[in-house]
Amino acid sequence: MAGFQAYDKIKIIVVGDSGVGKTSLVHLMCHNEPNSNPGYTIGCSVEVKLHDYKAGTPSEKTYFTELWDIGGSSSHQNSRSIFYNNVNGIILVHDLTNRKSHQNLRKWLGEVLNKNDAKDFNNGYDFDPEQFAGNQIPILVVGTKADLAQTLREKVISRSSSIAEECGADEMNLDCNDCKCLSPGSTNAVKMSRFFDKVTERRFYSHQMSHNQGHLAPTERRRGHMKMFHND
Ligand SMILES: Nc1nc2c(ncn2[C@@H]2O[C@H](COP(=O)(O)OP(=O)(O)OP(=O)(O)O)[C@@H](O)[C@H]2O)c(=O)[nH]1
Ligand SMILES: [Mg+2]
Repeated sequence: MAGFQAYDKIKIIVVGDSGVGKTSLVHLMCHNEPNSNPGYTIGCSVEVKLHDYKAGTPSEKTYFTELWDIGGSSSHQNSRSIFYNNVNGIILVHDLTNRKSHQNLRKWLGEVLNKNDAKDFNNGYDFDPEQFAGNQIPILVVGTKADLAQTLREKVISRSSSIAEECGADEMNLDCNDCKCLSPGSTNAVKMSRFFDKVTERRFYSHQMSHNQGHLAPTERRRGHMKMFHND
């Protein structure tokens, strides 16, 4: 096919409770416009975005970024694990007006990281910081419905502990119905691009990183990973 170029690809899964805005977010990311009527996602839908790794530098290279938008309904919990194979990055989505959806991100992370475990989402899964310490999958935490949360600001700020802080992940809040929220050059667009860079780096360049860290003891090496989440 004329003009066709084969790109390397990365797989990012997008998880969070039903109705938090995952489909709206992915649509905004991939089409730069709001999705007026997303509808419930049954199973999973995949959108692709071309990402320019290290854009503007001599190392710039384009990658296919697959965004796997996973339906959040609890009735599909048993069949979701098939989507969690070979994941390179995780976007955890919560609704800023719904505190429970933030608390549940621990369970979502637990479910994704324990995909082969048969525990029940509502009873067994939970985020285990020790387990996460050795996890090298980059994570981005996105809070949606910032437009509606304006009036609920105190509630949002008084959140006792943030999962993003606990796992050293990047975090952003936005309104999925406003295309300015991810417009090129905006703070959120830059954060998103850095996250994709980080995922690409872990997927395709991690042998260089492990070589650089080869002299560290295991615990120090884990700390090194946590630190990189903060500094990138
Ligand atoms: N005001 C406002 N509404 C939003 C925002 N993001 C999503 N919504 C609305 O929230 C509803 C649910 O959004 P979806 O994107 O379908 O949610 P989802 O997480 O994909 O839900 P499932 O597919 O069931 O897992 C829709 O009516 C969206 O229009 C936002 O940032 N602000
Ligand atoms: Mg959806």
